Amino acid sequence: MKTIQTAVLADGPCGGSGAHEPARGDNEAAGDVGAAGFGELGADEAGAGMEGGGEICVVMPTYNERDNLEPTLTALFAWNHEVHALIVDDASPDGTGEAAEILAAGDPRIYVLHRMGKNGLGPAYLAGFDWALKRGYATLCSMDMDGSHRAQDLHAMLDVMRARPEIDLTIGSRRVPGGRTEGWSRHRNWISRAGSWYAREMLGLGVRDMTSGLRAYRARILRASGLRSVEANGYVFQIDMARRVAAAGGIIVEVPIVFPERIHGRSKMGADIVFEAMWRVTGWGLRRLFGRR
Ligand SMILES: Nc1nc2c(ncn2[C@@H]2O[C@H](COP(=O)(O)OP(=O)(O)OP(=O)(O)O)[C@@H](O)[C@H]2O)c(=O)[nH]1
Ligand SMILES: [Mg+2]
Repeated sequence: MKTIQTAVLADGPCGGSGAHEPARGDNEAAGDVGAAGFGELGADEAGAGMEGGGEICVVMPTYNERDNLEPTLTALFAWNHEVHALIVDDASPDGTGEAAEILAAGDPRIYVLHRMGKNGLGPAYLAGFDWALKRGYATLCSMDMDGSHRAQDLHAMLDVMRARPEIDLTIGSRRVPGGRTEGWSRHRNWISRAGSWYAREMLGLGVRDMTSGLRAYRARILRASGLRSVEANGYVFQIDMARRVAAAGGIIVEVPIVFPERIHGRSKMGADIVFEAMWRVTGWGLRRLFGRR
């Protein structure tokens, strides 16, 4: 695997969202899927008469993010007016799914995928990727709906994707020069750095920020990454995806981002998610070190 670090400055928001002409599709909701509801993961049906289907789809998982929906989407489209957004909601008790439907009714770039109940970040992303791959999007992004992923950073990352067709995955990185967290305690930064270091060493990857969820993937690399066998549930999903892209021969770059603390709502991170990351990374690492992938 080759990893390259790229520093890019964003040039400013795109202006009023009214200027946008959606590439294709109407404003209906994306629909409902079960908690484990993905099938062929983007099989060969790309764009075959399905709603949606633009160039870039930003997959945004939500669980109890009602107050974050509007500000996050407003910023997303101000900086990236050409993208579509797919909200993947796990039946949030606070009404995030219903609020997302109202926003989708007023903007043809917004789609909503409803799932039956809280089932983790990994399955939510897989359902979203499946939806977008089947509709033929060329670039699929992942972005949190909690204000920690800044729209201007995604803009800079998409500039890199446009300028460098050979790149398969751009990771928004807190751990390359120019990247940083804001409002984190020293303790939290230490845990995050230690986690990335451990995963990097165990997996033999050159990625500095292994757990960052702000990413842009080419559809081609997702199709080559064997998504149907993904089992990772919590934020180890991001580590697993970096591992799979590298194993598929993908070129990965890290672009510096600023990562502010969320303003509204609560983090869903817990000890179970950290524990899952530890045991999965250790398992993958031992298999790598002892020659069994
Ligand atoms: N659909 C779905 N979304 C989830 C689930 N868990 C978390 N999310 C969403 O995933 C994004 C990231 O979740 P956070 O709770 O901020 O977790 P995190 O960003 O890993 O942790 P922090 O660093 O504490 O913010 C947010 O948009 C959440 O609403 C889930 O089980 N299902
Ligand atoms: Mg967060």
